[in-house]
Amino acid sequence: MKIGILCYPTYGGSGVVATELGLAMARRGCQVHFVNHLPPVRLMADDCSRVFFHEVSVPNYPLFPHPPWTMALTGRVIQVIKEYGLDLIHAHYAVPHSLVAVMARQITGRVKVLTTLHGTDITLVGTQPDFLEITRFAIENSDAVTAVSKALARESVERFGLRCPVHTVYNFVDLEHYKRRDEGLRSVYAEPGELVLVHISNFRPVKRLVDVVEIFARVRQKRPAVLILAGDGPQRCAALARARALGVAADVRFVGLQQEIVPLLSAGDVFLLPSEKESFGLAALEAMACGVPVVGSDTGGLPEVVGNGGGILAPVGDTEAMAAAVLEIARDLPAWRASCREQAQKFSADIWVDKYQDLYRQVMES
Ligand code: GMT
Repeated sequence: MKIGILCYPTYGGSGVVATELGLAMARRGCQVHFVNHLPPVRLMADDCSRVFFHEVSVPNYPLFPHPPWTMALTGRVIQVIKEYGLDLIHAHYAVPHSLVAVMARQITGRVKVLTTLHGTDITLVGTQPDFLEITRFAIENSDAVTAVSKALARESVERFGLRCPVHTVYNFVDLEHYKRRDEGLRSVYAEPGELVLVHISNFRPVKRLVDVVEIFARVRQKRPAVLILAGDGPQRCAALARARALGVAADVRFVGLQQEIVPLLSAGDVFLLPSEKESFGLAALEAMACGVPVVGSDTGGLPEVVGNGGGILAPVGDTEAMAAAVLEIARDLPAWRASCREQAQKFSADIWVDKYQDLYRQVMES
């Protein structure tokens, strides 16, 4: 099978899942074509004869108020479909990838379209009044649609009034790569006996980074601890200001964007994810796989991911309950480490790549 993949290539779970899935399908014998302005961050193919990257450049012209990205991407996808005879386009994140794929199918008169909904494409972007109709059109005109959790599948159907089925295919983790390595970077960040809390995200408002700091400050009142914040984004200054106001800034380590997070997670005791919304929470799954239990919000798909063994969830914004949950977990870390790794095994790449492969076959036969 020849598969085209559309995804956001920079940091973010949807691009990571799209890339890992593409690479897994290439290892299973498919030809895989990524079409984008940049290669996805995790695109490290071990067999380049089956993995291709096609660069999109966006023409500009004085009349255009903005470079026409969607048109440029569609045009390049059409070229790749024709040149390589693609069978299927897998569009990760509906806006605008699903529309691009549907237009390319319409123009070429070939290829099937599978759209995977990831979260904010539904909950924040696609449902904006100006985008709602066009996003619904693209989703409903896909040959199959998946969502990364049951909660997101339900919410997508409700919010758009979708008449097509939305299948749940969970995100996944490579359990061979994501596993705890002895101590990791622990001694770099913490003194012996300190509890190490970790948060990794794009620091956007939806992640509630200030809550992360508040949970940490509450924990610090009870026992020595440090907080590692990996990533970057618009809430960094607000979080730093809150840490200073609460007198805990000296124990907060901003470590910036990290390409390889396993050593960092291996240094951690508890992962914090108190998001406003989280359709899945790939970072939480990666933490669990590394034996780091999660304390976060009882929202979206996080309860499906965390289950009973992966950590403890509390209502959005309840930093007191979340701090209490951290302290509860800290009382029996070895048991939590084992149970969260066990919970992560439900999201093993082998299981969920198989599901996607079955779906690809069904779509091709439809
Ligand atoms: O908009 C974002 O938060 C980024 C987006 C992405 O492209 O990675 O994240 C969403 O998709 C991830 C991968 O499926 C999920 O793990 C995240 O939970 C989801 N983000 C939200 O729902 C806020």
